[in-house]
Amino acid sequence: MKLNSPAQLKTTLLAHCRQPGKIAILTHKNPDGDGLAAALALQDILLKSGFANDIVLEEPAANELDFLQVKDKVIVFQSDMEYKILILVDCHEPERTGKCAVLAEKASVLIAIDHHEPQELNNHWYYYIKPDQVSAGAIIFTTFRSEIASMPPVRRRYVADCLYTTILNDTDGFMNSNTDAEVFRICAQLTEMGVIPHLLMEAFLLNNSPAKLRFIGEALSSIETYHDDTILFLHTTLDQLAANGLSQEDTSKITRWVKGSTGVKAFIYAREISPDNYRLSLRSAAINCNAICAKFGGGGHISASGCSIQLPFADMKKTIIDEVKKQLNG
Ligand SMILES: [Mn+2]
Repeated sequence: MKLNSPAQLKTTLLAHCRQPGKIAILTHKNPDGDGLAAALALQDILLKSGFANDIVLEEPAANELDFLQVKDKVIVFQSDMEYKILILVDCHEPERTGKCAVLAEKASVLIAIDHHEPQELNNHWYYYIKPDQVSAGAIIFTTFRSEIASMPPVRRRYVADCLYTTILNDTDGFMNSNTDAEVFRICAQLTEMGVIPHLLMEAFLLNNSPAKLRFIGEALSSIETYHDDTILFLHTTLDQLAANGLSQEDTSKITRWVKGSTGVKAFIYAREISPDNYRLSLRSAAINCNAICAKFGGGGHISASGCSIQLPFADMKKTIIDEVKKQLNG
């Protein structure tokens, strides 16, 4: 069943929370700064209304949100867990939650709060899906604005920090095309609730260790261009990660460092994930990245997609660059 307004979402959510039964908040696997920070905010909003709840992740939380004390606030999935009410944030298909998907088989109510284009929906569950919203956190904000405003200052500041982080994540620090006047209106209200923007910018987007900066430098040093400098290709290796004491998690935002490069129409970042096996990130406003990545079993959005290619480096590079050239010419 589709929920159509913030008021309807709030009424439905709170009515079900009032029923006896345990409540869990879930987000997609490999949670990002939207899904997980939105879950942290929703957790406090429900607690304030008197509803105990757990945030359940399939794996322990990464370090990225340590400044929001994430590790004290989430629990890791176990197969004997059972919840009556599931709330999904930043995704609307239980399959996307990884191992936590089995919780949906045991739950009696599922409410999904998301801003991704709806896929197949299940008649038994509730959906509030707003693709025009900048982040799942922005939906939580517009839905529970009055509850947040009436929190004691310390807790209100924490929830505002979480929600502002969801926007930093999904706009990539206000650099993405989804940054509009409404984003700044929400951020202005969150700032009035206690957010100190430069501190969150530093804690979330600028918190690179020297080793990470060195790795980013190595990635940038690998830049090659093709097709009259309209295709930019960069790559990193497992050895580089190991030498800098980093993990795959540290490769996640590399493409932001090449964004906007003059004259470039398509960006390709290839990271080695095992010998002769590469994970590619494709970014372009000029071609359909999703269509290209789908040819290799991947996908995503039109302007940003990913796929894996299992070939020796030189072959992988030729394969993807040829495909991108073809699209740019077409
Ligand atoms: Mn999101």
